[in-house]
Amino acid sequence: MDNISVAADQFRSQGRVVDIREFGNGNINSTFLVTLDSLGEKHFVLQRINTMVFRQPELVMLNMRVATEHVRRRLDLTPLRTGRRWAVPRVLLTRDGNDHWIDSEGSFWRAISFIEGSQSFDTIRDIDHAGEVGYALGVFHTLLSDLPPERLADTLEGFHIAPGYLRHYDEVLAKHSGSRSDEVNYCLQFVKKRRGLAHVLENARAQGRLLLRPIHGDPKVNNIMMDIATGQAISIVDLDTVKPGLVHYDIGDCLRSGCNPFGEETEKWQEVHFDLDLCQAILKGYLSMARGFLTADDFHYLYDSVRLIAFELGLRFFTDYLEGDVYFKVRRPGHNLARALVQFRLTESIESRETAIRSIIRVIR
Ligand code: GN1
Ligand code: MG
Repeated sequence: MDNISVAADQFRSQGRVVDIREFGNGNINSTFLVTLDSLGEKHFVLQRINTMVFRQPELVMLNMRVATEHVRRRLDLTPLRTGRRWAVPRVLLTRDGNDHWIDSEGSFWRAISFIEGSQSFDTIRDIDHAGEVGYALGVFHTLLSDLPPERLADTLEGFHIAPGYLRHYDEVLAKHSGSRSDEVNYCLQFVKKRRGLAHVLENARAQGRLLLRPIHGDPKVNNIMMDIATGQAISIVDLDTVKPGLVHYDIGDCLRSGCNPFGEETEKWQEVHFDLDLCQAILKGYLSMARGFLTADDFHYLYDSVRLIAFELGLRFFTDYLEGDVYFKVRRPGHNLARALVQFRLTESIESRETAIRSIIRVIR
């Protein structure tokens, strides 16, 4: 048996493993869907954690357990006021009762229950889907809003701290000696003009205008699970980056992902744009759940959060391209450069629609 099969075997509680296939499009961890021939649960999600990124994977598991147990307890006491079902992925244990398993090569494996009857999409399908994606993030923030952020460890230092990404970019650039294509020059100029932007949320945090809360960290469209039967959002998965942060990182990430109809992997980067109708639908869905715990300052920084997170992700991809693809998995040379161009083009589109985005926020709030 190969390592993947041996790992899968550790987490199966009943039945035999009959199939293992690659699952999803994660950029960091390796993910597999395991099928069992059991009368109970038929599938689970098996993952090999990238420990170059998540240096303390045990803490990732701890956060995941703290957050999911909190949410489950809360839902048992008070179901969602919408009366809708919400599924919380479960951390599966090995037969020895551990939440992870280390193979003979030192790889770190863990398993999560699969939300049966659900699916996710890499890009937004329509307005209703957008509303559901926003709703899902709103549910998630609401369910964690009474968990003190100190209960969660900082499992990925510097994550979404844009000034830190800029510093790292400067260091990488100083050492870089590769050729400068037109596309690379476009990116260099792009970043140069927006260096000030990197500080907008962290300055607000330093001034005490924005506060740390439990966040998801990665609420992009394909992490929102949709009920196949009803088309409604029923869960949010990929809880690796659940940790203390600004909800603005999440809102910005959800919007940069959901309002880009071509998706972040498109080859047509020149055509990438930020869709205002989708933005309105996502915010409406989000606020239907989350309006109650957002302050006036929180609203004030919503526009900045969308612009910043698109820029930040572009900067992270571009830096990784310059550094030789050491962080994000790539499928071809230049992949991270192509991804950066998409996010930078999206940032430009957000900037050109600033007035309209601000007016959507004003009206909806
Ligand atoms: C990474 O691995 P994945 O796809 O869940 C990244 C996110 C990015 C995302 C872009 C820990 O997430 O921050 O937004 O790629 N995760 C980490 O697709 O860096
Ligand atoms: Mg992720």
